[in-house]
Amino acid sequence: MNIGIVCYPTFGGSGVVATELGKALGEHGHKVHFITYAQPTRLDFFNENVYYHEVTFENYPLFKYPPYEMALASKIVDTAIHEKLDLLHVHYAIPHASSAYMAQQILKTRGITMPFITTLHGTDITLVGKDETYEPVVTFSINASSGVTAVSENLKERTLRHFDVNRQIRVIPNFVDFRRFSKQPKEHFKTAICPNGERLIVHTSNFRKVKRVDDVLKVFNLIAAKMPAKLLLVGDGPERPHIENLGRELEITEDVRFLGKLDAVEEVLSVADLFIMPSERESFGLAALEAMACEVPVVSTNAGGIPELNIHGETGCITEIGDVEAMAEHALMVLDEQNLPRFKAAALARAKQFDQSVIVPQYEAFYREVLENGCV
Ligand code: GMT
Repeated sequence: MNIGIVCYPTFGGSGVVATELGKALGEHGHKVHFITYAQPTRLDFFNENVYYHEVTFENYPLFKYPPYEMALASKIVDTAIHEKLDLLHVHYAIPHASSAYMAQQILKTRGITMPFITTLHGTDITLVGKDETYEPVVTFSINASSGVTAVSENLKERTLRHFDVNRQIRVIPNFVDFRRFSKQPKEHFKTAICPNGERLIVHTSNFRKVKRVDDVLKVFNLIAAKMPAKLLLVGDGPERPHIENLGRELEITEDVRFLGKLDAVEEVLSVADLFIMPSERESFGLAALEAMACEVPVVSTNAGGIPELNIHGETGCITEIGDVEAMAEHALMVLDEQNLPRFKAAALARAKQFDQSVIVPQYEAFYREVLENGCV
């Protein structure tokens, strides 16, 4: 197949999933055309089947807000014509699904049929999309898509609850590439960070409010009061200054390190003992899956689709949002040397159910259904 992929190229789960999917599809022999405004973060490899088309737009003094949605639609039209796309797959509804619709209608006037699939990832539905600023367009574009997928049952249910959707939504969960996310022998790194055998706790996110990174520090503070431990924070974002201040207030800066937007996150996960995900919204929790693939148990909240991944008492523990005491109590239980090996093994076994080789064929089958039926 000749597949166009539209996504956000920056740090964030939807762009990561889109890029990993494109990479896997390229390896399966499909031609994959990424259409984005910048090189996606994980599109840092060469594959003869993978192409990149940059959306460029001229600014003009009249535009307070440059019309990106139109530039994207025009680029989709251009790519569809010249690369002969069989279908387009857009990740994150806003504004990608409405640009896809516009492109589809333009192509129709030129006698070209281009079905488009929209994958809902999370905040496009749970936060931004249901705001009245965007809701009518999001509802329309979901209904106008040739196929719609959501990354968890929870996200599907929320979409049906919050939007007037009159079509099916297929759940295709996120996946992990074990060739990259597997426990690697990085003991020298562990020794450098934890010279006295401390437990190593990790959190990765884009440091937005919904991630509740302050809870990570509060939980860590409670853990460190009972057990020698270190905390590594991977990622960056708007909450970072506030988190740094909180670390100073809690007097834990000696034991907390900010690693920034580290690419080789799998190296950190390879030596971690526990991953903390205290999010208040999380449609799936890809970062937790990547941790589990590296044999790291997860202490998380019960937000959104996380319980579809993290199994309480098996692969880690689940608490109510904001209950830092419960999170710390569960973390201490998981980190206990009697329990840790069983949690690590269960985290890995669960992650294997989301192996790329299991999930990517579900997208390929969905593409075929859409191409055969025009709409699913
Ligand atoms: O929240 C993020 O990290 C970014 C956001 C995105 O769309 O870029 O992530 C969402 O999509 C990920 C991939 O499907 C999911 O794993 C995340 O749970 C989801 N984030 C939220 O729902 C808050």
